[in-house]
Amino acid sequence: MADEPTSRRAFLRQTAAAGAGLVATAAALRAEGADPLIAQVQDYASAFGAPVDATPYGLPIRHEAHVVRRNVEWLTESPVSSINFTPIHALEGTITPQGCAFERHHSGAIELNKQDYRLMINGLVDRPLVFTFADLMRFPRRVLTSFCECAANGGMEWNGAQLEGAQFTHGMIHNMEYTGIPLRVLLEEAGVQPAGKWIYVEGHDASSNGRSIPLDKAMDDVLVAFFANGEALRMEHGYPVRLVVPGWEGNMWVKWVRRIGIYANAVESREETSKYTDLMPDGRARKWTWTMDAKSVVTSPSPQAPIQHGPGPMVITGLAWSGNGKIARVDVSTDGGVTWTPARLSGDVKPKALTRFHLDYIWDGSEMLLQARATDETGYVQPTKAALRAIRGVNSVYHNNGIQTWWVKVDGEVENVEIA
Ligand SMILES: Nc1nc2c(c(=O)[nH]1)N[C@H]1C(S)=C(S)[C@@H](COP(=O)(O)O)O[C@H]1N2
Ligand SMILES: [Mo]
Repeated sequence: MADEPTSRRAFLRQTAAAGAGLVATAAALRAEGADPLIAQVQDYASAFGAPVDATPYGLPIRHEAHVVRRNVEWLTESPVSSINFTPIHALEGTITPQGCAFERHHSGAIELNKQDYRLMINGLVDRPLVFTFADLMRFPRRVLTSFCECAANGGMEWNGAQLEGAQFTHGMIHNMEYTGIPLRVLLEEAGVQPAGKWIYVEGHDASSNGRSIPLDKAMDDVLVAFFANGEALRMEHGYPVRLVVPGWEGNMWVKWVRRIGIYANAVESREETSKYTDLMPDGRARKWTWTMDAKSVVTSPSPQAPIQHGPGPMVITGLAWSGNGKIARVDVSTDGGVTWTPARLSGDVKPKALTRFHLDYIWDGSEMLLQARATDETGYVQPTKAALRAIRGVNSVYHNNGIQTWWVKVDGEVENVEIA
């Protein structure tokens, strides 16, 4: 099994060989003095706990109150046209809870209800259609897990290390299990005419966030989604209906979908001309850079998740993803990319979805320049930032998938750095 961890015995043998103490050392010492937290009956064990229905819709326990979305105030002029970041440094596994999944709005999140919701399909179709939410619930559905990454994820790092935390350098991403209707089903219902080669998708919000998508992609794996992680979409993620465009940049994942027009050509809207294009060193811009290339990041340890236990056994973990399919491998370096060790890919590896990696490691207490490097099933290897800049220059904002370096110091504190 790909994700079978090193056996406990082998791990302990390794630990002993490395001359490091066992994880249990400190706890064992406390136990000699009969740690009251385990040796004595606690108050909570001598009384009733909270009844059922104390919280009809549960929230995380208050001790996890630090695991929240955060924004970077200087980044945007106003919080209604802004972005916040998923606390990836504090999450595990691969599914992002909706409540802490990053939000990106161009004109604020709008509150729609299912009764008044309408979706129009028009343009080069045999039958222009308007669907109610109830109509949509009668079409065949499917379920798929996909990451949604804003193309600007890492954008602030183009000119060098800037933000202290994986949440801020890599947190414009979430990964959810969606239920929705394949867009192909709705387009076939409307009957796309032979001249129709593009769709243009708009939201109900004031910005509309209109984006053109080639018909091939629209007919392939795009979903008109209404559930995420088993429940209705949250308002901030497009309730009641959003587009899911697996592997492609977040801007194309139109929320609060209002209209899908079919056209012979791309519309060339604001969001695909002055924005979401990449300015190259020669002054020209790359456009139609839809796919999110393979990328990874160590989420712990990281600046917001320092090592607090000193030398010895530890878990290095992070996330990897590719808009071109499945992650094939993730390598971890502790010496700034001189030597690499393959990490374990944990759980099911799904295409165009976040993949969790783990590396069980014995830290000798010395400094580390910690990096992760993803390779996807097409053989594409995540580039260094130097390799990326050699081609793309430093004018870009979007599509920064360069290798991240965390400087882990002897006291376990971690800093965002770049190395030559
Ligand atoms: N209608 C509408 N759709 C939208 C946006 C928007 O402002 N309005 N923002 C886009 C951008 S830039 C991104 S990155 C994703 C973010 O999705 P999320 O807010 O669910 O994280 O939604 C996209 N869809
Ligand atoms: Mo975005």
